[in-house]
Amino acid sequence: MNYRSDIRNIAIIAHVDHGKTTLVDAMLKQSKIFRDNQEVGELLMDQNDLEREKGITIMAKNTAVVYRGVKINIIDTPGHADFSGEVERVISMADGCLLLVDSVEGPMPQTEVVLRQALEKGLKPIVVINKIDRENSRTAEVLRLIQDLFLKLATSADQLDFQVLYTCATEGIAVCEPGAIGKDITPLFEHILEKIPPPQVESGPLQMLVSNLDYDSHKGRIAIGRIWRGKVAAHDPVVSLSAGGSVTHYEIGAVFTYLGLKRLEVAEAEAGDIVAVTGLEKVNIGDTIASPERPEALPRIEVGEPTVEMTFGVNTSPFAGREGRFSTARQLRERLYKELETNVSLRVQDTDSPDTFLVKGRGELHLAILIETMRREGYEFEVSKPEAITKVVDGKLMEPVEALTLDIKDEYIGVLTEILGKRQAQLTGMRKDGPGNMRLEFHVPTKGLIGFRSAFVTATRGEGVMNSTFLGYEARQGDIVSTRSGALVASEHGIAVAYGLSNAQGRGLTLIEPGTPVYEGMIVGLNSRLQDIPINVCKEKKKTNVHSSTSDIAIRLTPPVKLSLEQAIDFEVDDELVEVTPENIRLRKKLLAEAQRSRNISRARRSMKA
Ligand SMILES: Nc1nc2c(ncn2[C@@H]2O[C@H](COP(=O)(O)OP(=O)(O)OP(=O)(O)O)[C@@H](O)[C@H]2O)c(=O)[nH]1
Ligand SMILES: [Mg+2]
Repeated sequence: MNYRSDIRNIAIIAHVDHGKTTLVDAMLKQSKIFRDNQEVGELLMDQNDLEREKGITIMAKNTAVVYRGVKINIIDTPGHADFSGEVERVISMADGCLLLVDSVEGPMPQTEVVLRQALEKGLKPIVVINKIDRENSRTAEVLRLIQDLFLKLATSADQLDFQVLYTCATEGIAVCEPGAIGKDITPLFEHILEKIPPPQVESGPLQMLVSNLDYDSHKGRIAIGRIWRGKVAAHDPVVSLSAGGSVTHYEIGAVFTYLGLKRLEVAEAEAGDIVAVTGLEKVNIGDTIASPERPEALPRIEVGEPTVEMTFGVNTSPFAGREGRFSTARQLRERLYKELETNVSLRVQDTDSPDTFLVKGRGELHLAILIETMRREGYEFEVSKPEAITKVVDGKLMEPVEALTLDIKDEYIGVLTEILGKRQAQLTGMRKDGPGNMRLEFHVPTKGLIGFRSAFVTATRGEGVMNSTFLGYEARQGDIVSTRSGALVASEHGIAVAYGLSNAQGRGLTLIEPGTPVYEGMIVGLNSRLQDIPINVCKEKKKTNVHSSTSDIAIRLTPPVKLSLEQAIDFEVDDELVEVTPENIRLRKKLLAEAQRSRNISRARRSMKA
């Protein structure tokens, strides 16, 4: 075995929002990849539209900088628990990791999840306590908590001997001692060179593990991964070794390595480096690209199981086909199955109905991002309420459970513990977090978290922060009784008007504005009671011949509550659907006709009596 002292491969891991992508910015900016006066902006690696809008990283990505003649390949990963499949997918490209921890928040549940993965893979960690500029920063205590976490998770004694750095990623500053004055990010680069082992390499015929895929309209499919043995050059004959054991012959098109935000075309690349290659039309994530001389597969990437499922179906609303470019079952099915090529923790299944597909993901946000992406591409379809995925182990029905942390003002403790109690959550920890602030920790079944986010936002008036992380499977407890209020359901087809909506507002909240086209069975508001009620929002005020002054008084409506896609998915209950089109997100009853719905209710009552 040899080492490549000219390369280091590191993954940046942390809980959501602890500053990973900002730290990558700092490394890119200091490494003089940009011209001195070039405006480059922030969160440079979060290039996808949804990442920019939501301010979170969704997909893991590669970049590289050169420091003192050593190329540091950097893998930025998402911190949100729903995208932890991305971390599992890319972490094996690295030899070391930077574990970032916010100097106020300290280690969070997802910090533990990603650190466990990194240590199990044998990565050498460097701890980076970030956001040291924050007012309530408590670095000493945070470091102690990190040490506890390492004691719990380390798989070998030398993992306990980790370097700690303190950073302000937004300012591009790193220091080795808390309180020291720094001027740039140099100490971080120095420690990466010193502490992270250079890649071990083997000479011999090529072996490369595909960890990511990309597309280019000219170059076609691009396979990204680390070379473990040998080298690769343009026009080399290679084979790809797939999951089923099949072997496909290809010729490499071009070879690229990373530098800053670009890929550089190179003549060849050698073991230890992370590269992108073209020419392999059907290669998949997890496949090994090898020399035909010695076609030996590397261990495939293992990714955790999905925990939440929902159906994606052909749009069956009366407005179907009006707003989307792609709306047939065939188009929907093709798009969903294509997603599987890159979205590694997603699963798609056909169902008994040719118009409906079961889609499984790692959480509500994971599925919501897919829905939003498809809607922007021009698809229209309908989705059901997400449900936790149960499984049978040794004859026992099991369900996923999660660790939930809430950061809230202490006045909300009572109402939240009450809401969560009904959702089968158990309080596992509670501590003061600065004056008037509390951190609460719960153990809760995933099914109890579905629909909880909107209740949380309402209960805390949008001031709280919630985070949840998958823990594992446990014996399933009973059902949770839905506590959502009934829906105000449009009883007629037409255009909603102010008069009709003001009647609806007498019953509860409305979700639409005057002028909105509606159909029978569409949900236009939320009742203040538990039952659904039909309401005619298209009804105009009766015209009278007598011109009275009162009839001319404009109707004053409270502005409607507009639900985002994620809120709509969180809001819907079992007998409802969300209709998603490029232009609109509508909520509807599964059964549109009022007569049909009431027949169903009386049938259910009769069968309960029987
Ligand atoms: N005060 C302060 N804020 C910071 C610092 N580093 C990052 N932030 C802010 O923290 C927020 C989250 O930063 P990101 O870099 O997007 O965090 P991330 O870890 O990449 O988040 P995900 O990829 O979504 O998990 C942004 O608003 C940053 O400006 C820091 O050192 N100090
Ligand atoms: Mg990020």
